Amino acid sequence: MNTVVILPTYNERENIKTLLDSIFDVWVNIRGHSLTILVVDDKSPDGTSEVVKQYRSKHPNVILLTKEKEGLGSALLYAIAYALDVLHAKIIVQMDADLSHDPVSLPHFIKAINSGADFAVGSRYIEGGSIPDNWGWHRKLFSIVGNGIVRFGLGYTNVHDWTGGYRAYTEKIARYSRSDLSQYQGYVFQIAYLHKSILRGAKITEVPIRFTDRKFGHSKIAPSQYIRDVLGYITRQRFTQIVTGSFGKFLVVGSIGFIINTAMLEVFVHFGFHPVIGSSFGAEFAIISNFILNNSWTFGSRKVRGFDAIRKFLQFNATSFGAVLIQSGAVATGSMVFGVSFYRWFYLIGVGIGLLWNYTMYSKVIWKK
Ligand SMILES: Nc1nc2c(ncn2[C@@H]2O[C@H](COP(=O)(O)OP(=O)(O)OP(=O)(O)O)[C@@H](O)[C@H]2O)c(=O)[nH]1
Ligand SMILES: [Mg+2]
Repeated sequence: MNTVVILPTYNERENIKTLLDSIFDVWVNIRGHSLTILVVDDKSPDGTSEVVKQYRSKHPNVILLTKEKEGLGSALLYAIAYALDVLHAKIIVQMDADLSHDPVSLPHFIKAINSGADFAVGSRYIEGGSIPDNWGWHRKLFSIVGNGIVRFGLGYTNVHDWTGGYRAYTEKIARYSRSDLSQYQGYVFQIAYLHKSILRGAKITEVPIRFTDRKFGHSKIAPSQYIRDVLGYITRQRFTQIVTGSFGKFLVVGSIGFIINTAMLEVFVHFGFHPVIGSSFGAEFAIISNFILNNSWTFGSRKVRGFDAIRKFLQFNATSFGAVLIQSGAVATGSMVFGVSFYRWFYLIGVGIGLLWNYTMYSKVIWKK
């Protein structure tokens, strides 16, 4: 099977030859996978490309792509496109070219893909994987905490290593990178790639890797820019999820309910009814509308029907009554402790808690998975 190993390089002159040699050594034991190595170099001033060109004269299955310096993400995206369009790759492996990623793990990545994974992630934080012992405690802490923030921040805790760049994926997953990843030009690309692949439904497998420190050259990562990119990415993704996900729909449905409630109140009062009657009818109409819209839209994938819908509708009414109690409770408590003039603040607090209560009950009880 056509397999392409991508090596992004920027000033890796002292590392690249050793790495190429050891990839070839390891590949001898990988059966059924033809190998092309694609070095993508951003015109390294140290002459990395010269070393690769020389190497190529004896190994025609090493290809050198040269481009302007635009960042790691750009380089990877460029190489992935080449691997798909020109080399017709079925499997793509990417690894750092600074000898931090040991080629001895390559067979495990290939095995993971052959066993059905769409995306095999090299992981330092699972059993069998490791970060270097010689790292000072602050570097270890930075690495572990940084990964934890991404892992929990994005909410996919099953995957333990988000920031590394030792991975293998299928042609199918690689194809999505064009549309999903063009805006991630720096190191955040690695996080975005894994995250978008999960959202695309990729089957993820983790492969333990022993990460070693580079011995030659130096790291190209700019920490402050990286931290900003990563936090920006997590925040934007989460915000989009909230707005376009069920919570966003829940808020839209609730707003429609509020409009119905208010309109009914005004209509009833206009026709001479007491406002208590108007607001009670209005509230029940809003509850009915909320139930129907949440059932068919917000939680449309878990829609309830028939007799079950009646039972759920009663639960829904009870939940709404709970929200009313929470709201009144907040206003009553606030008035008692701080005086009645603060009622608006406690009304708002009550509405906020009530919203969370409703959403939790809807998603965990009424329309539970
Ligand atoms: N083509 C290209 N390669 C890059 C660029 N930035 C980094 N790389 C390569 O990407 C790989 C990882 O970069 P490193 O600087 O080692 O980053 P890191 O591994 O996160 O940092 P360290 O752990 O400190 O080494 C190395 O092979 C780099 O040469 C870039 O802008 N263009
Ligand atoms: Mg490195």
